[in-house]
Amino acid sequence: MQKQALITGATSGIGRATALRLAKEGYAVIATGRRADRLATLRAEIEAAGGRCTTLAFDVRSEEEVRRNLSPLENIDLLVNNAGLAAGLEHIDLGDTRDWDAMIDTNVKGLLYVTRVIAPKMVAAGRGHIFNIGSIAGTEAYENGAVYCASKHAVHAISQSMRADLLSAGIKVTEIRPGMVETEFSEVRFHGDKKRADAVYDGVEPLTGADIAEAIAWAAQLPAHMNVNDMVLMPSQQAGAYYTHRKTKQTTL
Ligand code: NDP
Ligand code: 8X3
Repeated sequence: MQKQALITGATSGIGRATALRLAKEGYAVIATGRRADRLATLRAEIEAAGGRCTTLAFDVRSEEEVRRNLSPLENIDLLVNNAGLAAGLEHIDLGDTRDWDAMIDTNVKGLLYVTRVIAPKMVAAGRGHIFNIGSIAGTEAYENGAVYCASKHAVHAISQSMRADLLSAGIKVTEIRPGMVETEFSEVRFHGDKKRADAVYDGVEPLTGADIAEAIAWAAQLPAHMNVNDMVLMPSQQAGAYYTHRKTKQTTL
């Protein structure tokens, strides 16, 4: 039987690249996100390459939508809990509580709602692999990032507990913790300010969604007795949340 992979947040960035990569690896992909038009484009791209893709458009913040869309699914071999965002970048006394709600509700509660539907199915089947997309912000906390960092610290804690909870059922849990990846992430963080978003990557060659997808595809094909618990992936020019070596732009003469 063809293996099935469910990927949240597949309309953009890391999730989209992972859907394409896993389809190439032979998985039947179930791609989710809120933007149905983007999902349709992804599906067409996967099918044109000879792969299989179904799409489900819903908001992971709504437990009701998650249950309605995911409960009918069976035989999910691989779940990639990827949907997430940063919103805003300011000191705690200036933060917008709507941004805080969006981050906690998506990055933490959304991941939990999805897992609560899919994990019991994996337990019943006695197999499965869950990937949680954390961040270097899951173990480092930086200025202006209190709530995003808190949400990713939560993902780090949840991943560790989840791994212990699902151990006896034979389900693998892998947390992927990237540094700087150029996606729509910064544009979303800065509420559509493209100039500010682009400046994040000035003088740096960031990772791409495809780089993260490569790591997921590798960890997913390891033999049954071997698991990657936790993987930190960075651009070569980044050593941590506070350490980025930026090369000045070459001036054209
Ligand atoms: P993108 O903004 O490019 O993609 C985010 C994805 O999440 C989109 O597909 C979006 O789909 C989906 N999403 C956001 N909110 C919701 C929601 N409420 N319901 C359903 N889907 C949602 O960013 P990235 O690809 O970079 O981000 C993916 C993950 O990687 C996030 O968890 C992020 O925190 C993490 N990460 C990113 C890093 C980076 O530097 N880019 C570094 C470390 C971690 P739609 O809007 O269509 O719903
Ligand atoms: C995203 C990476 O450094 O902006 O998770 O926190 S960072």
